This record gives sequence, C-alpha cells and structure tokens, in this order.
Amino acid sequence: MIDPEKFYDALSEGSMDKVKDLTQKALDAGEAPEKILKGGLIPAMDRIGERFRNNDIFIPEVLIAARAMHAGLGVLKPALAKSSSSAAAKVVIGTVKGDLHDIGKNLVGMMLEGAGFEVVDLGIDVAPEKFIQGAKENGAKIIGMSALLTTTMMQMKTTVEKIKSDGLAIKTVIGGAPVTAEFAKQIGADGYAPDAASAVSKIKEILK
Ligand code: B1M
Repeated sequence: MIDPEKFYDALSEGSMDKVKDLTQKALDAGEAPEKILKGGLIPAMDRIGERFRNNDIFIPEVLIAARAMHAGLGVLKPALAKSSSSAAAKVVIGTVKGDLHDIGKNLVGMMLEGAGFEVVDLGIDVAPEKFIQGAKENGAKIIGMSALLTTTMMQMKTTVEKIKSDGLAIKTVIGGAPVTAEFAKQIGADGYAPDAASAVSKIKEILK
C-alpha cells in the first residue's frame, strides 16, 4: 500500500533515507515501480512545486526535496529496468539549454532503459548543437528533449529547425511540464509525451 502522505512528508524533510526506505518497502510489498512513481513520488514532488509557486517554500527546500526524490528514483531504477524490455536502439536525451531541471528527464531515461533502449544522457543545459553532435556521435536516430521553463521551451524549436536545415534523419520527441502536443506540432517535433511512460511508447511508435 502506497501512502502518498508519507512520501510527501519524507520529501518535504528532504530525507533521502526515508524516501529510499518508503520506496524499498513499497517494492518489497509487491507494488509495481510505475505505481510507486505515480502514486507516491510524483504527486509528492507536485505538492512541493505547488508550495514553491505559493512562496510557501523556497529554492533550498525544493533542492533538498529534489535530492531526496533522486534517492527514491535510484531505488526504483533496477525494478523499472526489469519491468519491461524491447529491442535495443539508442536514444539521446537531455534538458535543453538554460534549463537545469533534470528529475523528469532522468525518469524518462530510466523508463527508456527499462524498456531496453540504450540511453545517452547529455545532462542539463544542452545546446541544440550538442544534442545534434550527441546523436551523430552515438548513431542515435532520435533525440528526447525535456524543458521545465516556458523561457527554455524555444530551445526545442531551435534544435528541431537545425536538424531540418542540416537535412539530418534524426527524429525528436519533446516533453516537460510546460510542453504540449500543440507546441510540438507548431515547432515540427516528431512527437510529444506528457509523461515518462508515454515517452517510451511514443519513441517506440516513431522508430517502428
Ligand atoms: Co524549478 N520551476 N525553477 N526548480 N521547479 C518549476 C518548473 C516551476 C513550475 C515552479 C513554479 O513556479 N511552480 C517554475 C517554472 C515556471 C515557468 O517557467 N512557467 C520553476 C522556476 C521558475 C524555477 C527557477 C527560475 C526559480 C528561480 O531561480 N527563481 C529556477 C530555474 C533554474 C533553471 O533551470 N535555469 C528553478 C530551479 C529549480 C531547482 C534547481 C530548485 C529544482 C530543480 C532540481 C532538479 O531538477 N535537479 C526545481 C524544481 C524541483 C522545480 C519543481 C518544484 C519540480 C520539477 C520536478 O522535478 N517535477 C517545478 C514545479 C512543478 O513542476 N511542479 C519547478 C517532478 C518531475 C517528475 O516532473 O519534470 O514535469 P517533470 O517531468 C514529468 C513530465 O513533464 C514528463 O515526464 C515526467 C513525468 O513522468 N517529462 C517528459 C519531462 N521531460 C520529458 C521529456 C519527454 C517526455 C516527457 O520526452 C523526451
């Protein structure tokens, strides 16, 4: 049984040990890793975001919550990897230039690895040229971009435009809280996914 309140309390305290413990206990109780994510960790982080928006907490608190979230994701990673598998193809992922948010991007990476993809994670603050260079160097046919800020979303457009103007056969999938399917269509991206699990299905669909 996943108790979202307990996950929220542990994230608010920034307690890596508590978050790891709760995650491990849920796994030991037979809960599916995806359920622990959607029913525990993600709603807890959303509540942290809500309090941040309301100026109820500030960046240091958000940072320690994010660190604790990473600790929980670390416990889930092997379980997510076991929960599904598919053909290995390379996917380059990263958070766009000017953007330092990496929790969602890391989740996408984990789910892709869990689905059998080989993930090349370029990290945060990735410029359009770096995405393209990363894909070329690794022979990846698809780039996954994440953006959490309305101000950095346009970096996705720049990357898509550069891929097209260079005539490269590289597909793009985008996501992140402010990103929408409509925006993806507007900028000519090949796909949009609202969450990490759908990013996997979208990438599979595009590579088919
Ligand atoms: Co920032 N931040 N932050 N922040 N932060 C947001 C995004 C914000 C919405 C908070 C708010 O105001 N309520 C707001 C953005 C407003 C806007 O642009 N509209 C904001 C702001 C303003 C800022 C700063 C500018 C604050 C400041 O300095 N004044 C600053 C910017 C720094 C920068 O990037 N240059 C900043 C800094 C930070 C921290 C460093 C403190 C920290 C990041 C730590 C880290 O990532 N290591 C942080 C955090 C943690 C957040 C919130 C609270 C949580 C984000 C998160 O990790 N969510 C966030 C509020 C919120 O979103 N509720 C907020 C959990 C994560 C699992 O969700 O990343 O959305 P998410 O990923 C989802 C989907 O979006 C999707 O899958 C995931 C779920 O399965 N997805 C993809 C993500 N990428 C995908 C890619 C895909 C497909 C799906 O395909 C490739």
